[in-house]
Amino acid sequence: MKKLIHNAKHFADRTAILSNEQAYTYQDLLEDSASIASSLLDKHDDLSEDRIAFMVDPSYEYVICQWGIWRAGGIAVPLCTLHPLTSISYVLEDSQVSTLLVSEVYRDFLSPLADKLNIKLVLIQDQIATEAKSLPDIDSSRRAMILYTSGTTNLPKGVVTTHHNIAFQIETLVKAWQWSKEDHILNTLPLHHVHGIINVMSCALWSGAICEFFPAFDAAAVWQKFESGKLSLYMAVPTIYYKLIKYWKEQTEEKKKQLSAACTSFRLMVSGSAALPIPVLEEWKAITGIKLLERYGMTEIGMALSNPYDAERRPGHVGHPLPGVQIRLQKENGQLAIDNESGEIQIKGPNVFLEYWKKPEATKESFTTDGWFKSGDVAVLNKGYYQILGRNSVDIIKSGGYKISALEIESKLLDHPQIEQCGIVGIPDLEWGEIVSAAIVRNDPSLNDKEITAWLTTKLPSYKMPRKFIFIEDLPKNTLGKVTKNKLKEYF
Ligand code: MLC
Ligand code: AMP
Repeated sequence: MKKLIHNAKHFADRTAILSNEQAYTYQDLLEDSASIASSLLDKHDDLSEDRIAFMVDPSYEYVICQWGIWRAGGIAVPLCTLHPLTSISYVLEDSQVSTLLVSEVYRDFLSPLADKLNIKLVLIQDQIATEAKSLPDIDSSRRAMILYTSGTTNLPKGVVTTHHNIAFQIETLVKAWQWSKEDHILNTLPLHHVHGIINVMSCALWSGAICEFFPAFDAAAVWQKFESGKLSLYMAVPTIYYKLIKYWKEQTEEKKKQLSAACTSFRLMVSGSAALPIPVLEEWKAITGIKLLERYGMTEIGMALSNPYDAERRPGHVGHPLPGVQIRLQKENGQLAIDNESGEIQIKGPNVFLEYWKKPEATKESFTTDGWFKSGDVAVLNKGYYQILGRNSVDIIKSGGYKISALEIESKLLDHPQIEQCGIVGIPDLEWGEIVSAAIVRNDPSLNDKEITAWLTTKLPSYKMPRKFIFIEDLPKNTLGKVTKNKLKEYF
């Protein structure tokens, strides 16, 4: 955080953010985040790692909240704007939030919950005029952010990163991808995950570049922005590139040429958060002339592996360790894999998170005894480039770049009185990566997918919703009575 603020002072007069048709300088950011920090501090000198949640669309307001919380010594807990109240309530309670910052659009939605949980709800707009007071000096070893991520457990866990973790995660990408103050990036990703927060927004602001926000992804609007010829960088999940290709294909021949020609302004486009299908990579190259750079990361570690910026970007591979990040592959028998042997990706370095919030056992289990973080992803080192082969657990699904726990959806489904058993699996799909799919054993033959979807709407965000259903007599089990998910996948 200190370096972000230090850099911002250096770039004070330059444009930092374009959002809602307005331009904001680094000086604006410094002043308004100081106001937010001062208002949060109220009569205190330091928030001393109090958790401050905020719900704001990707915008200038988002950044001043995040910086304001950090400058006051708090831990920033960004909330997903797509979550239903039950999921938000879980995050607020689990992270023991004291204050909730909201933009006007989310006030009515969140105030009854804030009242119920006895959390102070503060409207961001009202804080901007607060007179700035002196702000605490924050040691970089202190906790800075909690992001919620699904795993092999039913409920999401809070991943805690320190200021030092975050600074390192940013700096290694700034170096590897040669960010500079001349860059201009468009953010169309949600800002409760590292892809949008670290790779796009924070790298831009660290570098004195321009970060332009759209509140959400929209293919037509993104292409229109590309046509402005102002952008030098774009980063997204594979599903987004798929959708941009689809939009391009729907245009007239003349329009296609215009859109393709506009892409000459870019120096780099990055894909990550899920495997980039080779057909998507190839079509994007044919349309735009740009070979996507694929990289690999995770909420707990930021980014770890990246194809090179200025050497071969190998399709189907995620490249090499980023500067300062150590990687090893451990085989199931505990030995380290050598060339062409597969093993679990394990990571060490200043990028690795501190802990799962208030879950010492889960934290301990996620590291080896000699301190390597166990990713749960399996890879091979293939002629000098890492290649991701899949995950250890079938219960983790990646859809649209979101990580989804099959167990979380199953536990919600099992609360339905007409559902006796269920199994959730991810079915491969070129557009979404995987599609959340549900096998249901029902005790009432009239129960259908529409009813189940309607019933789940208040319990799960849209991206976790099953999109395919089958109704069966019984789930396939192995000799120990456990559901065999790989067998179940064959049913779809
Ligand atoms: C939505 N739909 C889906 C779906 N999500 N269908 C199948 N599977 C899914 N996962 C359907 C909806 O029902 C709707 O259908 C239609 O698609 C449009 O829905 P939407 O909600 O408007 O979707 P859209 O806005 O297009 O969202 C797609 C997306 C979004 C790709 C823009 O999923 C997204 O922003 N993903 C990024 C997530 C991310 O940032 N991950 C990073 C995690 S960090 P209908 O029938 O109603 O039209 C991480 C670490 C790392 O992973 O390495 O980066
Ligand atoms: P999350 O927990 O949401 O941060 O998601 C992290 C997970 O996304 C990783 O553990 C991988 O399974 C997956 N992932 C990220 N980048 C890639 C990639 N380039 N290829 C395959 N999987 C990826």
